[in-house]
Order: sequence, then C-alpha cells, then structure tokens
Amino acid sequence: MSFALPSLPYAYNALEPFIDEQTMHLHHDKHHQTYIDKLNAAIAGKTNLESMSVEDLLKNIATIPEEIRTAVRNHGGGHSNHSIFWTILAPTGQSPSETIKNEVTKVFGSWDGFVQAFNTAAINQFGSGWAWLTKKDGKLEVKGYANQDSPYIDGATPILGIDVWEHAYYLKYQNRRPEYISAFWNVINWAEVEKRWNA
Ligand code: MN3
Repeated sequence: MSFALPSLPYAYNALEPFIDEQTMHLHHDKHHQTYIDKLNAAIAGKTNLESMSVEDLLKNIATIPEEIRTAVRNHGGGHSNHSIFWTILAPTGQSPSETIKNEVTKVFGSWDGFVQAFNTAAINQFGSGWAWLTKKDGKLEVKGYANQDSPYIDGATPILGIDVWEHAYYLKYQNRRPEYISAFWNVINWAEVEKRWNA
C-alpha cells in the first residue's frame, strides 16, 4: 500500500479571487504530489510502516528508523499538512459558528485577538512553514511550525492552518505574505474546522 494524492473537494478555481487557480494546480498537483512520492519512496518495502496512517507515522516519529526519519518528518508532514489544508478551505461565504467564537474568545480574549494571534504567527514564521491552531491536551494553541513539521509530531491535533511557503502565494501575492494571509480568512471551511475541533 502507498499514499495517494487526495482530490480537491472543489474546483481549482473555486477559491478565486483569494487563491488563484494556477497556484492551486501547482500547489496540489505538483507540490503535494512530490511530498507523497518522496514519502512513498522513503517507506517502500518497510511493511510495518506502509500499513500505518500518515498521522500515526508522525505521532510515532521517534520510533521511525533513523535513516528515513527526516524524510518521513518532511514528506509525511508535507502530505498530512496539505491533506488537511485542502479540506479546511472552501469557496467564500462561510462563517464560524457561535460555538467556535465562544471557545476562541475564552482562550484569546476576543475573536479579533484570535485572528491577530494567528496572523502574527503566520507573518512571523521565518522562511517556509505553517501557522496552526491546534489542540493539545484539550487546550487551544496558535503556533508557527517550520518547514513541513506537523503538529502531530508535537503531540498536538491540527485544527486550522495556513501554508506560508512562498509556493502557496507567490504567483498572486509575490512578497506580500500579509495580503495572502488576510485573503485566507475569506475561504475557510468553518464546518470542517468545527469537525476537526470536536474530533
Ligand atoms: Mn504547500
């Protein structure tokens, strides 16, 4: 068994004008596929690993044979992060539920406080990486992650995340990462976020 690229749950142009069609094609068809190909190559022939989910590979990263641990961390992380990312995006028009707003307010003081904490983590992530809202031991946290490091390797469950690698925004936004981050808030699949929240 090997990992395969999940289809996008919407059309490549469905997130326009916030995330452009060409970026979605390259990001999904090329970048995500490459993480999968390299993850499959790393675990090829290791039947105990081939039967594990990508989440379990990441949660158990310390037990992965040392010679492929970095590859699994990077490419397994890339596969997991992107698989989640596609599902937490959706055509514009959704709003967070009152439940999400209330939970977030308890932790971050206000909705704006949460948005600001998330945006700051995304803007300040040096170089390539992600910002994630995660749940760890039942507690919500916003944090930047370098490269393709997955919250799972941290013992945290990823809930809402933004890819701030340049490949995620450079065609449309060039060096204007903050503009891409504000656009992101228009295309969040809040129903899916809530599902991950309650899982
Ligand atoms: Mn990416």
